[in-house]
Amino acid sequence: MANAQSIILHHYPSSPYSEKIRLALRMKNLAWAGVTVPVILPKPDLMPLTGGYRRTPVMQIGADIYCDTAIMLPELERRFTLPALNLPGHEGLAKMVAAWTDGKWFQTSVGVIFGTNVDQVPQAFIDDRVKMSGQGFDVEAMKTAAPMLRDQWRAQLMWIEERLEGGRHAGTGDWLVGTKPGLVDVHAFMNPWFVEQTVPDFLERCFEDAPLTRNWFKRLKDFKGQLPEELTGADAIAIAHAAAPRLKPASTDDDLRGFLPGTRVAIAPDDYAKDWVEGDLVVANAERVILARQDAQADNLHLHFPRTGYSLKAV
Ligand SMILES: N[C@@H](CCC(=O)N[C@@H](CS)C(=O)NCC(=O)O)C(=O)O
Repeated sequence: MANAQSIILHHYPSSPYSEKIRLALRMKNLAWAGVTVPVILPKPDLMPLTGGYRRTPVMQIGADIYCDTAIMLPELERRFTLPALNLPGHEGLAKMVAAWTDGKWFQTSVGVIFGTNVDQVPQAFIDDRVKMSGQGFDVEAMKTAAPMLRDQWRAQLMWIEERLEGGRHAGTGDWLVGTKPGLVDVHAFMNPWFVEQTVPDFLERCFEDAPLTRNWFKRLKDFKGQLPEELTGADAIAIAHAAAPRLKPASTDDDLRGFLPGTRVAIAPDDYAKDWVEGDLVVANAERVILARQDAQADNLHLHFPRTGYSLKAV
């Protein structure tokens, strides 16, 4: 039965960012529990935990809530050290790779997927994402752009093929950086996985030019891991309520703007879904921000956000 030490992932099956975390959990063979969250708002059982952050996934361990995969992966590495996915000798590289997989490549994937399947997308989903992003959803423009984006998508897949080819010549193995699978592989896996969910024929066509990548993708899919224990949102809130945030000495020594512990602040993603989450500052350093929040249902929480991709302000 899940408890205050359990890894709880708030996710939904088709979420590509969630798949990064699920893959890392499989590669580390960790036990975990899952709460299936709605694909669109409202998310009434998530908001008490996140204070308004609506994106997917969210990771919870007791009363510590991790918003954004960029902070979940380092946390999993720190708490569950073996097998290491932040490979010795390649530290830092995975985050740089993620800037590409989550940025340019992800945008290309979204264009390929919606440009191909736009007629099947439910109106409620379109309305939700238009509201979230503050941008329009031009069906005809998406269809027109799709062929060009498919070219761009394959070009980026070929970067992986080139890397694997290079590694093969150097005799360093089957993975993107060296002889073991790690976080670079996890990040690079997301876009092919996302595309495979909805346009598998297109992925297969790209793999014809990228046979090493096809095998690499299959090797990553072969990680079995453990099946999650299924929890409800109410179970997860009860676990948070019964737990206390992991003790962290309040420290903002490393903050560039001189915020002090206890300062009332708000934080939001800087790209889209800019929902500000308010709390009292506990930790601010180069890597992360931790806010303390009190919630009527979940009680005392610590919310963890990465620094990159987020704006922090005093309120
Ligand atoms: N930078 C975030 C991105 C997460 C993200 O954009 N997730 C998508 C779904 S995979 C999302 O939140 N969509 C809106 C929603 O699920 O409500 C992360 O790495 O966790």
